[in-house]
Amino acid sequence: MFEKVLIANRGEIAVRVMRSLKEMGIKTVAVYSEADREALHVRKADEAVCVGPAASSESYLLGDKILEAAKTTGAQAIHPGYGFLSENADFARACKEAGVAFIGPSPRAIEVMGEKTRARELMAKAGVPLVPGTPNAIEEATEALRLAEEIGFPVLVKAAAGGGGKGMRRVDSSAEFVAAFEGARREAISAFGNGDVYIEKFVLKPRHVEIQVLADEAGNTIHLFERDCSVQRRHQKIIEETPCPVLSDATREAMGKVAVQAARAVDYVGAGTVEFLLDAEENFYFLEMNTRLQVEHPITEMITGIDLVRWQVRIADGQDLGFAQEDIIRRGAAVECRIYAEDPENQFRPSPGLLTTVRPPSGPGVREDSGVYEGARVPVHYDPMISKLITWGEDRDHALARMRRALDEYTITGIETNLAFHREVLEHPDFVSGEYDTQFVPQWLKARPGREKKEELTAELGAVLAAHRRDEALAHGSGAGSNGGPRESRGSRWKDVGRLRQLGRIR
Ligand code: MV4
Repeated sequence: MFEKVLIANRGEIAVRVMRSLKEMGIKTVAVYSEADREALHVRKADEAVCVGPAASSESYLLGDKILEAAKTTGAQAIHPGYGFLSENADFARACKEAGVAFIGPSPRAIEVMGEKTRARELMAKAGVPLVPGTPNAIEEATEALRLAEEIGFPVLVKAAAGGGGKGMRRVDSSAEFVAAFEGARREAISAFGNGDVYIEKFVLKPRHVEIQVLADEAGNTIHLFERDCSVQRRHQKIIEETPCPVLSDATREAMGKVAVQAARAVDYVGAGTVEFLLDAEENFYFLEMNTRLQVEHPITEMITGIDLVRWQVRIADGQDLGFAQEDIIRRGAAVECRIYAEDPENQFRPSPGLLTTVRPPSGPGVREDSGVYEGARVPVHYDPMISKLITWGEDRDHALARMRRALDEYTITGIETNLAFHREVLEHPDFVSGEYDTQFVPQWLKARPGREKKEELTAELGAVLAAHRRDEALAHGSGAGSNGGPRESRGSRWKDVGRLRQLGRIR
């Protein structure tokens, strides 16, 4: 087994990975940028190497520099976390060539899955259901229009090199098609340096449901059930849960089998995720495969009891899974809220700065994976996600009740966060019912009053309450006004606050 592993990442995931390594008796090496000198992941590591200035492109994305750090510290393996170099086939290959294990799949699997049309082609061959569409990239606009008409509108023009929603265009009619097609091609060229686009039937109001898979070098491939990630905004996930609240056991089993087929088709080794769109009739279609550990992996760990990082490390060390699909037992439900340093009341603008208070929740069924501490600074240079709050319960209601309780316990001051936003979602009837799809957050945000509107409502309510008190006081014959009267007739301001709170106007 490895004696020392370098973590090529920062924030909560670097800390998360180190925790499992420590449990396995493995020494840890952190890398950090100049902006992260004081970061939690640096403090938690046995050793740390500065790899460059704040900008990711000059630090966390420098494969050569990071590989060099592994060699000078004597780390035998590199865990890439998510983002940064985690799905960079060239980096995975460079590690291999340098005699350092890359804790992830083969460079080939990363490459194949990174190219959407290649992935689609391979998945079709493996019998994985795809959204009806063109198997390959289309060059010619008139040919593309003919195919779009054959598929039937609405269609989605997607970039072959894209993913995560980048370079996608919805087209509703033949009249709009050619302009949208050419636009998508230009966008793809400027975003990915590759103008290849293909066409899919547009699936209306889909849910995003993904399956966790795990495979060893010996060819044992299993799945660890699903995660529903439909609570998103601009392709940024906000809340994930498992099990998917609307999935039948039959569909769950079918999706799991298909995900294993998909992984086998690329000789996948390690932890991976197969993403699907799920429509209202429980049809599911392959979207893409993520060849990394995902942000939301803890909810799967909570319901299966399996430490995914521990298994990633063992698999990279050449060990066999040692258990079969039948050995995986699903228990209860889990939900994750991503805590962002951002201001939901101001277009979700990032809110970096000094964390003057950080009081995380704890107690039964609560897990907090954090990358920060009280007194730390959230730098401007990176993703604003500062921690993840995960709860487990015997069933969905229990997990959600614990999440509401944990969110109420959680205090962060000094910067803006989306904690209050999470509290609102956890009380939204559509979320509570489980009957939501990927349009839930964007649709709700359109209808939801902004902060100014809310303050106006609070003021109005306060005025109504004051008038009511005045009327009550007059009716009781004291004759005193609401302001400046004797304490008893004025009533308790703390109770007023409590009443307003109950009316949901303030927090
Ligand atoms: C789609 C779709 C509807 N129909 N494909 C967005 C991210 C990218 N990985 C795929 N995406 C979508 N592909 C077809 N044929 C709708 C989306 C989509 C979406 C998917 C998952 C989660 C959130 C989403 C939000 C908007 C659109």
